[in-house]
Amino acid sequence: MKLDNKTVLVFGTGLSGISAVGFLQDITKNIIVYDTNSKLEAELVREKLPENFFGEIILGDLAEEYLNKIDLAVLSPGVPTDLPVVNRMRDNSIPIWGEIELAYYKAQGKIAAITGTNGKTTTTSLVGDIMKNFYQEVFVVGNIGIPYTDVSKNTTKDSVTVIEMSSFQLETIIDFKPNVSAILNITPDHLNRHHTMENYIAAKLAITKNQGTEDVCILNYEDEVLREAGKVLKTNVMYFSSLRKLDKGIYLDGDNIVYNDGNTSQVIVDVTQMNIFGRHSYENTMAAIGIAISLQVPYECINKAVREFVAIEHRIEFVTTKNGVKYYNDSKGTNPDASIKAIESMPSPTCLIAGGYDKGSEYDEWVDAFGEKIKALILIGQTKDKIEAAARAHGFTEIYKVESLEEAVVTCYKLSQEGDCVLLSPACASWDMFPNYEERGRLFKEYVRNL
Ligand code: UMA
Repeated sequence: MKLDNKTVLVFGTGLSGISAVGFLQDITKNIIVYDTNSKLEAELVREKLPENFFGEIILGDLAEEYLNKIDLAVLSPGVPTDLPVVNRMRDNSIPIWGEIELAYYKAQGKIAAITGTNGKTTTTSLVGDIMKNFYQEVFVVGNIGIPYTDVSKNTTKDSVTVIEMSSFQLETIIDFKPNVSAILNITPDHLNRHHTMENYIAAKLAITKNQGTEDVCILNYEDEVLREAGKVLKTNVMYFSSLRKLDKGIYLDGDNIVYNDGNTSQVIVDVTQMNIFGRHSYENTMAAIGIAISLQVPYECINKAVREFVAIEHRIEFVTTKNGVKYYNDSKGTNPDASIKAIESMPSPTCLIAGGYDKGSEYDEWVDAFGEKIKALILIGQTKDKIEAAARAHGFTEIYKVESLEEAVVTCYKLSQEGDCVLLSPACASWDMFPNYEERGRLFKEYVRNL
C-alpha cells in the first residue's frame, strides 16, 4: 500500500509512536496521534512530537467518526492487538501495521532480525559489533531501545540493519522480510498478552514467515519447538547446538565453536578467549556467528569481534574483584528463567542476592538450579518471604533476609571467601525498591566498589 497523503493513525505515544510520527511526516501530513491513556496531557505529548507536527492528538476513547477516515493504523509494540478499539478498526477494514512494518516501508540493504525469549539483546549487540568489523554502514535497532523508524530512511543498498524483535513487534508484521533471521529459544513469557503458548510460539516464528529460498533462518537445535519448526520452513535453515556436533551448522566442540558447512569444519572461536561465558552465552554467540556467516562476514572479522565483546550492562556483568571474590551484576535477571542462566554461568561457589517486586512468579525451578553452586541466599524486597519458603521447601537453608541492597552487599562480603563469586540476580522486577532495574544495578555496582 502506498502511504502518500494517506490518513494514518499512530497508536501509542512512547518511543515507537513518537518515532513513527517523525518517519511519516515526509510521506503524509494527515497524521493522527492516539493513546488510550486519558491521564496523559495533550500538550506534554505534543512537546515530545516533532516541532512541525500540527496534527490531532486524541487521548482516551476514539470516536467512531475516526474509523471512517483512517487509511492505516500503526501500532506501538505495547498495544495489545486484541484491544476492542483495534478490533473495531479491523472490522472497518483498516489495515493494521506495527511500527516495524512501517519502518520496513523505506528499508534498504541487508536485514538481520533476532528474536527469542532470552538473550536477544546480547545477541543483537554482538551481531552489531561483528557487522561493524566488516560493513561501513550498520544500524542496530528495535526492542534494544531504538525504534526502527528512527533509522530505516537512512538505510542504503549497502547498509546492514540488525533488529532485535520482541513477540509484540512480530505480531504486527505483514511483509517484513529479513535476509537472515534467528530464533534463540522459546520458553513461556508474556502469556498475559499472548494468552497461550501456541500464540506466543506463532508470534516468534512469524520472524521467518516471508523468508524464501534466498534467505536464512538460524535456529537452536536444542530447543525442541525450534528443531521441529525448522524441518518445515521454506527458507534455508542453519541450526546451532551447544550439546552435540552437527553434520551441518554451528556447534560447540569442547572449548571451540565450530562451523561445518556440510563439507568442511572450521573453528571460528575458542570460547576461553571470550569475555562472556556459560552455555547460554555460547548459544547467543553461535547464533550471531550464523548470522555473520550468512551475511558473508569473513571468519577473522567474526573472531575478532566475538573475542572483544563484553557483556552488556546489567546482564551477568562482571563488576570487579575484591579480596579474590568476583562480583557480578545481573539486575536484568528479572524473572526466574533469566536468573537461572546467570546462576548456571557462575564459575565457582556463589553468594546470591535475590528478591524484589512480586510478579506472581514461582521459584521452585529456580531453587532447583542452585545445585552445589549457591552457598548462601541473601534476600531483599517484597518477595523475600515467598522466596525463603520456596528455598526451605527444597532443603536450602543458608538464607539471610536483609532490609536494603547495601546491607545485602555487605552480608555477601562477610560470607564469601577467596575464589567465590557474588551475584545480584534478583529473579524479580525492581519496582518495590527502585525505579527500574538499571538503577538497582547501578547502585549494586556502587556499593560493591565502595566495599
Ligand atoms: N498504550 C496505549 N494503549 C495500550 C497500551 C499502550 O495507548 O493499550 C500506549 C501507552 O500509553 C504509551 C505507549 O503506548 O504511551 C507505549 O508504547 P509501548 O509500550 O509500545 O512502548 P515504547 O516506548 O514505544 O517502547 C517499545 C518497546 N516496548 C514494549 O514493547 C512494551 C520497547 O521495548 C522498545 O525498546 C521500543 O519500543 C523501541 O523499539 C521494551 C520492552 O519492555 C524494552 N520490551 C518487552 C521486553 O523486552 O520484554 C517486549
